[in-house]
Amino acid sequence: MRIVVAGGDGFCGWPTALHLSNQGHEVSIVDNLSRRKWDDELHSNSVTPIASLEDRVEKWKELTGKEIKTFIGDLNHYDFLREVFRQTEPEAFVHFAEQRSAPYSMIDRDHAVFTQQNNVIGNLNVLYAIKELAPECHLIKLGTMGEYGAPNIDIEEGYIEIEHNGRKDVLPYPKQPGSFYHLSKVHDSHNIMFACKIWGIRATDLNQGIVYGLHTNETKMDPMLVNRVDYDGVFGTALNRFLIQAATGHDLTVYGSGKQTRSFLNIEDTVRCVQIAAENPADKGEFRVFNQFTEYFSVKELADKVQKIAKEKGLKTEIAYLENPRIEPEDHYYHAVNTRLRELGLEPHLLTDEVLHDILQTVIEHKDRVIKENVLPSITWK
Ligand code: NAD
Ligand code: USQ
Repeated sequence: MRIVVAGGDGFCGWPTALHLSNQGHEVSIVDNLSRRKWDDELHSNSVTPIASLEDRVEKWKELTGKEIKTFIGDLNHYDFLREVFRQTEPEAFVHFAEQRSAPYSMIDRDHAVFTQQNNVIGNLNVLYAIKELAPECHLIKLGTMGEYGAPNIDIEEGYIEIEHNGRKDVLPYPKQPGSFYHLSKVHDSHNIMFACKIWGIRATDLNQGIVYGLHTNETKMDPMLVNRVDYDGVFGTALNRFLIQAATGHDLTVYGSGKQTRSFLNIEDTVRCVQIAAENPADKGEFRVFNQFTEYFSVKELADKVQKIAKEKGLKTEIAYLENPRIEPEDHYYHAVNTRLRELGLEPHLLTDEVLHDILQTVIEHKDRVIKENVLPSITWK
């Protein structure tokens, strides 16, 4: 299958591009390399040293004989995007290419506006390009579990049956996101749903939980293929951050009571979920929603797990309960459904002690790259 991976230089996109290529698909990457520029803006870096996109794909070709074409440019530039569609004639378009940090979107007005412009308009351009140039192409869009927020009822996969004044309907599940970034994903979902309805586009919204880990079978093949791992207070995410904090002797930064619960999955499952979605496309006009996670944990549970594993490695790790820089419910009900990807064959990699040991070992090897000043949270929601 001819597949474009937009955002293919990023944390989820790079291993996904390699995995799809390894499965025999004809993969092209689109990326404007903005994630590397945001590191410069924040004076931050990936814990692992990452090669340039050019060197990454060259090494992949050398190792496997498989070519991944690259297109460096912005989804917000429609002429560029049309040219990508003309040259690649995609059968599936995997869309990872957004600003994905909640704290970054909450820095100030400029960053909130940038996030929503970059994400919402980029996605709208993709919808128009599909309509105009590849109407059969399946859009596989990365959404987020955070679109739903933390309602006091079970979270369904995209839709819920509602009975009101004696009548029933199946309606989009209510959305109560917790940042301007998470809101951009909600706006994307609405735009995609509408485009499916009016133009008959086929789309899958993958409402993904927080991704942990870094290696996949493909990225492990050579140091030049290694994935990025974020740890700073802006782009770093809960579990990976705690492991890197343990490796560097930093206290684990639990925000508030740590009772807030989130969905998680291993990066090895991200790449497989996208493959499953691509190889089982949505019907024409269908707006399909899959909840893409394998387990959920409270933040405190994760910190406890990391503390235990770190101790086994001889590291002394304390848990610090910091004043929560975000405005979010901490003590809440959480139960979310995730059956659709499993029905299509996903076999989850669960969070075992062995998995935690492996990730910790990798980050220990690179711990000298951590810029200590970047670890504490610096952005508040107020
Ligand atoms: P990332 O920042 O590492 O990668 C995103 C990539 O997209 C970067 O390489 C960036 O340069 C590129 N990009 C951004 N805007 C672009 C634009 N306008 N045009 C072209 N390229 C652009 O992020 P990630 O962690 O790989 O996340 C990928 C996607 O998955 C995002 O949409 C994110 O919202 C979603 N997601 C991520 C997680 C997670 O835990 N990392 C969880 C749920 C959902
Ligand atoms: N948290 C801590 N300590 C930390 C970091 C985070 O307690 O050091 C808490 C936060 O307060 C929050 C939870 O952990 O309650 C998750 O925060 P996060 O930074 O790990 O994740 P989040 O901001 O939700 O965003 C990440 C990705 C985003 C993706 C989302 C999936 O950056 O792209 O959409 O996870 S989800 O959370 O399911 O919406």
